[in-house]
Amino acid sequence: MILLSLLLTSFVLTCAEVDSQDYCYAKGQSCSTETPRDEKFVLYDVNPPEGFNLRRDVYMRFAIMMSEAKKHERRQNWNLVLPPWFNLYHWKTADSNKPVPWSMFFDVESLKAFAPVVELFELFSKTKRKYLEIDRLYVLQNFPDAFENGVFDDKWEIDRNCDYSGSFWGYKNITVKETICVKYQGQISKLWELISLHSADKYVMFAHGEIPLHDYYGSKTFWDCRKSMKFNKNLINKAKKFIYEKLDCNENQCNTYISVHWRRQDFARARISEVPSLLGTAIQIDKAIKKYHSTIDYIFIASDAQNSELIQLEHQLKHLGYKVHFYIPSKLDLEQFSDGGIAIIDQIICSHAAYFIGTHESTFTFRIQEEREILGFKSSTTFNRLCPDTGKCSEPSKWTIVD
Ligand SMILES: Nc1nc2c(ncn2[C@@H]2O[C@H](COP(=O)(O)OP(=O)(O)O)[C@@H](O)[C@H]2O)c(=O)[nH]1
Ligand SMILES: [Mg+2]
Repeated sequence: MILLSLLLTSFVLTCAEVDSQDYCYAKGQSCSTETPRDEKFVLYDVNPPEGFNLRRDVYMRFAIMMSEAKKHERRQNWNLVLPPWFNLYHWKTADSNKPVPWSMFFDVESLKAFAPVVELFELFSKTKRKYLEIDRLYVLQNFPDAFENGVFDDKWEIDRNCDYSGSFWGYKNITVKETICVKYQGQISKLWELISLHSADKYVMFAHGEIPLHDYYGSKTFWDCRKSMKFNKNLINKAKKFIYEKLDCNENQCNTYISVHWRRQDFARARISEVPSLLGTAIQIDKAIKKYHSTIDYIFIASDAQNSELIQLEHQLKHLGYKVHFYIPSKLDLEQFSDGGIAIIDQIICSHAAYFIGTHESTFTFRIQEEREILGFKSSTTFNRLCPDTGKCSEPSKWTIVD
């Protein structure tokens, strides 16, 4: 237990009150190396209420921008700082209010092979100072009318008033020299125009990093970046063990179970016209299995639903003759992986199923669909959605892989 908590603390970044020197001391690292003079860093933050899976897409926009920068002689020394995972709205268990590094969830070496990224704590360990002073913080905001004169133009405009609604991931030793408010819309590569306003800046940060859009969504580069977002090995191993032990499969493409991402909570409250009732969910799963995989009787359900709802859905499906599985973390799993890791384990298990049914317009579902494209599943087994009990049910958009 003591060993486990030691391991855990080495995963979780120093909390806000601890400065970078203490952090380096705690890690047994030397903080004496000054950042090479010509290295520059882009930091970004995302609108606080946004969830983990939209944030993964925002990362891709920045990572692609930074990877493309390597092709320009004058932008080669720019690096991207990975914003710690901090205080996410959906994470309810303890410790979610401490900044968590990306290595907890992802294979950072793999990210680095695609784009020049550094964890925030690596940045601290590159500087002698006890604090990080950001030269310029650009607080991005939407234009009030995205389609002015009927067209969506890529544009930006310095604005007067704005607030930074974040908290530098809880770090009190991060400060800013100047904050600039900018109305912004369009491709992310236009951010270079802002950066070049102050060409001597070394640390530049963008708040509301979700506002700039991909330059080319779904391109080969998009998929190269997506492929580099491999999960942390411990999470993969945990998910694979579950698939092997409970769902009887030892392959990448399993033919022993189907998976469902059943998004509830805010979706069940605010998107009633897009999601089914509990009974409707059971009926649709049954119909899909009978139509496409009538020999399969294992169903894996990933969900953010309340326990009481899960028990009812399980009851309905068992009544129809299926064997229903959920990944229920032990207390130890939860301590080791946290809410974020548990959600990733759910996603990995969904990704390997013979057939997947997702929730309309959930980014949690989108990331599973991308993973399945990377694993080489036929798209017809992936782009399926739960429909509302009545009314229209539009086809899910199909973003297929480009190799
Ligand atoms: N463990 C687990 N968590 C989920 C599941 N669905 C949603 N969540 C949690 O709820 C959050 C939903 O937010 P987000 O990632 O933004 O996806 P979206 O809101 O569905 O587009 C996730 O990040 C998870 O923390 C699920 O199937 N399993
Ligand atoms: Mg969300």
